[in-house]
Amino acid sequence: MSDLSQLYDAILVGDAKTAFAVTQTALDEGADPQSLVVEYMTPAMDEVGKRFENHEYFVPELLIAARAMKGALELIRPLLTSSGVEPVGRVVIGTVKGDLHDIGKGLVASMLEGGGFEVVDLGVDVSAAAFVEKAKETGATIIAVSALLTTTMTGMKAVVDAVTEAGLEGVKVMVGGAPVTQQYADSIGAHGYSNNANAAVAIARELVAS
Ligand code: B12
Repeated sequence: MSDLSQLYDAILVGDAKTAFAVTQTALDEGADPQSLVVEYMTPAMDEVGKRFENHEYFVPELLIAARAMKGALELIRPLLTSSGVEPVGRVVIGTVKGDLHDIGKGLVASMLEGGGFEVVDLGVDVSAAAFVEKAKETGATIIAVSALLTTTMTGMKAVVDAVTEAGLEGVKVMVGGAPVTQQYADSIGAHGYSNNANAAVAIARELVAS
């Protein structure tokens, strides 16, 4: 069995080639794709964030670590998704306006797809109006919004307000991202919150059923 600490280390130092190779070998050996993400890849990104906070890492290091994580995720994403089944519901997802972080959002999107949802991913830096417009166009009943910055998470309230103003009563807004808490989600009137991609699927199911 591969030494999976190599995956953690490779992401931490931004070694995309090794991260990809170790992931491929681990998957070939039958490793569970979700545990690779939860036990090795996400903790490595958390450590990258801590080093950035402590001024040991700077933006270039964040970027190369993110590139290593995204490369390895390309191998994992197809394994998290299923196909050929009737969608449980339709979700429009994106990262809030002014925010360019997309790794967590991408994971949530993949997990939702794996959970049987049809997902329309609007990418990053998405305005409240664009979320609402896409939900109307696609008939989605959930809008999922991600934010990683304390300065941009306030944009989530704009999405909740835009949904109300558009009169989309059947559309529920689900929020998440590192700085977001249940308390914050409640304070802006969001209908759902989770601090991880796995629980996001259960929350989305509850929202569709409610
Ligand atoms: C990688 C990274 C970057 C990369 C992003 C690359 C990319 N393509 O995403 C780059 C280099 C671009 C970047 C830029 C910046 N970053 Co940055 N970045 C990070 C870092 C290290 C990791 C984020 C990450 O991918 N984590 C891994 C994923 C899997 O976790 P996640 O995003 O939290 O997602 C999980 C959950 O939160 C949840 N979730 C996420 N979204 C959603 C949505 C819904 C609906 C639900 C239900 C759940 C959910 O599920 C996910 C999976 O379990 C974090 C540190 C950290 N630990 O968060 C800093 C961090 C977020 N960045 C930070 C900063 C300051 C910046 C910059 C301002 C730096 C600068 N001076 O330029 C810029 C801002 C650019 C912008 N306008 O967005 C700060 C934010 C501080 C704050 N309080 O606001 C952090 C916390 C670093 C730090 N400790 O200081 N960054």
